[in-house]
Amino acid sequence: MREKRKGTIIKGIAGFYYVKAGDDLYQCKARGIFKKEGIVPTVGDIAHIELLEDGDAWIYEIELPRKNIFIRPAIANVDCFVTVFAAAEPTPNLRIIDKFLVTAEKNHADVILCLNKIDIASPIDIAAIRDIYEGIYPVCCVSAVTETGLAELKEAMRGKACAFAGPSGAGKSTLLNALNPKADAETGVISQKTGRGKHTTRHAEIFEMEYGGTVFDTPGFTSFEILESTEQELQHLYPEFEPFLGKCRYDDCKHLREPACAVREAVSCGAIQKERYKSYVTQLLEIQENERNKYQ
Ligand SMILES: Nc1nc2c(ncn2[C@@H]2O[C@H](COP(=O)(O)OP(=O)(O)O)[C@@H](O)[C@H]2O)c(=O)[nH]1
Ligand SMILES: [Mg+2]
Ligand SMILES: [Zn+2]
Repeated sequence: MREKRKGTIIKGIAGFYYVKAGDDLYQCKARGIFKKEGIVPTVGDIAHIELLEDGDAWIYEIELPRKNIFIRPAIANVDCFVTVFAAAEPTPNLRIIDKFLVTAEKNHADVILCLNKIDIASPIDIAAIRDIYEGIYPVCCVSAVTETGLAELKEAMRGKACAFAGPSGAGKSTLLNALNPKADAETGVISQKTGRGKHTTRHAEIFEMEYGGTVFDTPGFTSFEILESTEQELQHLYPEFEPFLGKCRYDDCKHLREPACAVREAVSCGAIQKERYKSYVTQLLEIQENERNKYQ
């Protein structure tokens, strides 16, 4: 009987998977049968492996179902999205922030809203954004450059498998480096010679962090292009709407112009933030538009 172990796929390179089981790292091949079954071993997967005589191993089973899985970048089982936005330069776009947050909700992941670059933002601008999200999500106001607020961010990330998401230029790579110098992520420094980034992250990889948690280093979730949600589902992706759902006059209320709408009443009395409601309406109309285009 060969020894069997269970671990996490932390990277995949050229047909090999690297599985971390406790303190041990195994270079593995996957069973051929996975292909036939349509299973693609993915960074973040929980893998059952069988050790071979030469120290390598076979992956014979992937734990399914996964908590979530993404194609670009190809990672699985993300506990938490650290959604990074610059508090200034560029001015944050609330519609885009909410698109990221809704996508995280849709994938059953936690969210930490990380407001970066507070060293160059005005306290008024920082407070304005914090006021919208506080009470819905943990909000960490940080500067990756001055390292302000990083202790609080680490505390929020502790014990979770976190992936960074956010628009290009928000400071994801700088933050990752500041959190753990070992990660050495690319920070948008362009090589003079090649004009390309210095060491671009091409493959997803999981790093264990000193504070006690893991981070997916990826080329980045810089945009979530498609809002993969239905009209009915969208309202449930706004956690603060939940207490009001089911309390509208009409059971199928979309919370747009219907009379006696509990959600809109919550907006007018300030229990739901106006900007969040605006994002909901924008997304709902986008979903409806996509639906119409599908049948044309
Ligand atoms: N002032 C300031 N600049 C920052 C901060 N974090 C990142 N930057 C700068 O913003 C630019 C984009 O950062 P980068 O980490 O490459 O962003 P990414 O595209 O999200 O990975 C770089 O020039 C960084 O030096 C910060 O906290 N404060
Ligand atoms: Mg980057
Ligand atoms: Zn309603």
